[in-house]
Amino acid sequence: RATRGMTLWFTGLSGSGKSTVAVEVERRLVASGQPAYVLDGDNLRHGLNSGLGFSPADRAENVRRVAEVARLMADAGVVAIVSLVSPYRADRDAARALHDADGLSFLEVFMDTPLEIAEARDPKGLYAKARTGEIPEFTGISAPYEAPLRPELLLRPTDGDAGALAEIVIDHLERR
Ligand code: GGZ
Repeated sequence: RATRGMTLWFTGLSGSGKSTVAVEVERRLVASGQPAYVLDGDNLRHGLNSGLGFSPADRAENVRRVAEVARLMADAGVVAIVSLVSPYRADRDAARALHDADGLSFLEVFMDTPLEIAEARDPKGLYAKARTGEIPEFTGISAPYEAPLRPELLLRPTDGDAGALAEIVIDHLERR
């Protein structure tokens, strides 16, 4: 089990399943006695990040704020589990640099669910709206997703269900 705070940074498309796995990882860590807390992009946009949209500049600010919160939590001994689309490599690298500067571990977890699968799931009907143009700048449809080049962990839906994917993350943490 993790013995100190750190940040687990889930990145991937809307509907990739990252938040579901993040919550499973949180549940397992807390059950083992390790404080952990999910910082979910969609939720944070109702409070801390209300007022931010989906332009590249607003996404950069969204990622920056969440990275700062995660850093504080990690510093306090919590495993901060971030779940953000965070489509731009430069923004994720900045989040990592923020942790590096404080000697805090940062693990990038790429939820590598293909667009076809995420779009077929479309749990909130957002892809359908993105296709008609009702939602502009939608990641994967009308805005880019820059896949991580060297993520510490890469998860695919074919690797198992959310519980199995969470186990892969926990195993990785225990091995470190
Ligand atoms: C991408 C969007 C958009 C656009 C609304 N592009 O599946 P969801 O619904 O719950 O997760 C998505 C969430 C993305 O917010 P993040 O804060 O994670 O994005 S970023 O890191 O890029 O700042 C989706 C919904 O908000 N959503 N419009 N245009 N996702």
